[in-house]
Amino acid sequence: MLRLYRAMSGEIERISKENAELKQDLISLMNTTANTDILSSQIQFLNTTMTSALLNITKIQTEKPEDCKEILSSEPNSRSGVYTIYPDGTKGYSVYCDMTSQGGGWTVIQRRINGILDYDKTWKEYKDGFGDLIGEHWIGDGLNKDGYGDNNNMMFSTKDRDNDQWDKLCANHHKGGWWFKKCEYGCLNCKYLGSDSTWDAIQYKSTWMMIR
Ligand SMILES: [Ca+2]
Repeated sequence: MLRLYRAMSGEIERISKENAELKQDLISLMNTTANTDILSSQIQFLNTTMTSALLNITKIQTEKPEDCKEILSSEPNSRSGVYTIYPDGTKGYSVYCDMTSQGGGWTVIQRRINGILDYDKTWKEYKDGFGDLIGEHWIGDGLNKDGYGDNNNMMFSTKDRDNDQWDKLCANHHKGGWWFKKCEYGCLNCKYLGSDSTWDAIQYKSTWMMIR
């Protein structure tokens, strides 16, 4: 915001200065001779200056993309990778953007590739985010626009915060934080147990969660 303000105020200062100079020129012109050719070229110059200033302001404003979709819209050739987004318009967050799957522009909120990262984390860790953006990771809240409360209208539970409807703790049972109700299927953060699985729930080794 400060950067935007500085850039805009710099632009405004420059225009004001040019306007003042122009005014001075016009006054001296009027004081000497009514040279319409010079006047019209001055007006044209002012128009060009204004147009380019407006373009610059627009460019500065779009330098703070809200999400990956906006990045792809302004730069259609953007590749998948780590970008800074500004979900609330001020604070920047690093995220991985998937620019190819189904039209691209996806902000990745969770990514599991090979099970190397432990998802059995605390509430605070889920809130802050963990892992490596170019590898397995979970981004913290504040980025997840849907928040932590919209899977069967359940609140998010972790090993240290029980918001589920089971008499025990689903997050402990499945070794991962999720919007558990009574430990139902489909937990994408739960531990992958491979062929050793004794859980009745479906296990996932490789998953992506993305929003657009
Ligand atoms: Ca419980």
